[in-house]
Amino acid sequence: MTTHAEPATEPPVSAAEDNDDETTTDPGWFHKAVVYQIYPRSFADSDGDGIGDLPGIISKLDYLQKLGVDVVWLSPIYTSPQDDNGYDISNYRDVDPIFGSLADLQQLTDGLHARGMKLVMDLVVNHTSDEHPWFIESRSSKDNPKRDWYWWRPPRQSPVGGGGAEPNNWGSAFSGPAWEFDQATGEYYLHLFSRKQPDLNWENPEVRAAVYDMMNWWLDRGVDGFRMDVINFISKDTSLPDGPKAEGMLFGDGSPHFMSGPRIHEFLHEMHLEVFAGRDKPLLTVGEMPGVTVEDAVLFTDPARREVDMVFQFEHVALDQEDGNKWRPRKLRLTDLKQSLGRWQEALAGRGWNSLYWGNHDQARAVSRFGDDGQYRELSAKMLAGVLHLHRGTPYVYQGEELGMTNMSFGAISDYRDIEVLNHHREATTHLGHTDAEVLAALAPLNRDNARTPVQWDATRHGGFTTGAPWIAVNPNTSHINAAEQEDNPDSVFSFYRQVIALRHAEPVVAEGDFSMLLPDDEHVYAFRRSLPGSAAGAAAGVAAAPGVQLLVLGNFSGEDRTVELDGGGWGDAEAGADEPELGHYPAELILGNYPSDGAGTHAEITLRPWELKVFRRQHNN
Ligand code: TEU
Repeated sequence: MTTHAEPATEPPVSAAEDNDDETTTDPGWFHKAVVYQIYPRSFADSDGDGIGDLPGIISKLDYLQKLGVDVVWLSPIYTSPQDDNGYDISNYRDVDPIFGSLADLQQLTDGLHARGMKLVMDLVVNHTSDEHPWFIESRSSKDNPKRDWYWWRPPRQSPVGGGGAEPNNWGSAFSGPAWEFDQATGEYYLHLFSRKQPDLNWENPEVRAAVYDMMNWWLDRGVDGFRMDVINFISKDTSLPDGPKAEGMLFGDGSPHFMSGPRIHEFLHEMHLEVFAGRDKPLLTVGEMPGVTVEDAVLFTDPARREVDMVFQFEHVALDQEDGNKWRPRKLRLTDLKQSLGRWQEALAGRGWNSLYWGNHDQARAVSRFGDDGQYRELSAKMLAGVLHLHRGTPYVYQGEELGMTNMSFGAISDYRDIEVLNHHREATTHLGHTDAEVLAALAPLNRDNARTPVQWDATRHGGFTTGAPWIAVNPNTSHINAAEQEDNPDSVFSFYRQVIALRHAEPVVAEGDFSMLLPDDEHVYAFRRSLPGSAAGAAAGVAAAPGVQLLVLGNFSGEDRTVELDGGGWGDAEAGADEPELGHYPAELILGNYPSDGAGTHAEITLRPWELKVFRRQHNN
């Protein structure tokens, strides 16, 4: 799926027109929060069926509290045929028995709240399962009252030159066409993902009302917000036109016609008014938005517009692929990464809010993708944590990232479980002329199962994940990469994540300071500065005045020593109009690093060891 999109239009509803009173709590509470994503199927199995479950998560609540995270995002646990591991929901108001029960979920919610943590559920409402009663009714006849709850179209005359009679040329994200023919009514239905995930028709106000009613039902049960799955796909060009078809591709790219479509801001604002406005507790909403532009993200996350708090954007996780094609991986250039993340920092500063992530259940493991999962695994995992978490935004830790878990080596296609992988392998070997070996090699770096191997709790065969046969193999390196070896080890990746999370809680400059990218052209060192003026530092501390605070963050993204030149030691004194910058004028202290301190302070020239992170802090008088 190509990740480009035209900027969506302005909403018809201006924030000024709606006068709902916002929640009484601090609307920016999530600036200081860190979110932990759990993919329940792979987190912890309590009953030995080889699949993670809610009681398994409940058994790890103290672990999460020790880590210091504030919010847990749960990937879907609803009733589902599991065609896409739960992102195909057949009952939004119940828990699938493989994960447990509503009572288990209530116990988990209460357990999180008792520890001062919040629960965010995954909201998958661009599509349902084809086994959802809504779709079963919709497909039963052309005049069923729910027919228009989904996208149904009659066959079109086969275009000149062959091809099917699908209503347009769009391809599915999981290979094949985005349309499935339904014999019973002689029409096609749209599915941007698997044929068992029919797209809901959000143009229908009955669909929207039913979704909002379900969301309110969850909030009334104590849930604290939602991660909204491909939520920018819910508004589509209703004419469903063909998309551009690249040379060699079997299908067209429909994304210009379904990413951030013409009514997306209207729908999200309506959702805010119908579900979130007036709630008297802090809530978190994050919209997963493939293809979202930074210009659109400013509109989506501007608090005054009351749409979502933040978005998951995909630019930085498309830089290591040719033309955004994850099966054509290429070496990441650090300058591209800095340019992308720096642009998002600058564009949303003071107007919207960023999410910050290296990985999730759809992306390869961070240390394998952005770091070094060999000789420098621990050092690079820590460096990645420090660089990401000290940006301006809300950081997301994907399960196992805090342990430095790595990608998995899958030997054969039979070792994979992900529908995206299995469908691509079949299409590539049967329709595109590739060999099994070629496809396996292309799949290895960025496939989603890399992140879906079970969390490694200890060094036993199945990593303490299950006493049964795991649904997907546990990475054999659980022998030395596991929670048991790290929880109480002060030098572990886990302990380092605790430190960097604690820094966000303790230092207002992390949550609120402005961001300046440094060394934009350096291919090996990621450097930036965070600054919080005294007035803001005082406000954050609740005192009349406080010294200003700055952080200088330096990360070496390479396995060699790197020496860099920083004007004024990187503190920006010259830009601030100070006299000839005296580097020692405001002494800086090293507050975080992944090596034993070498005692060096900030100077015009700084040398970083392989994968070294250095975070300096200094106070100043303005
Ligand atoms: O993912 C949306 C999405 O765009 C993914 O297809 C992603 O681009 C791809 O997996 C990267 O290769 C969401 C969920 O996170 C994903 O797990 C679901 O499969 C998908 O939506 C359909 O619900």
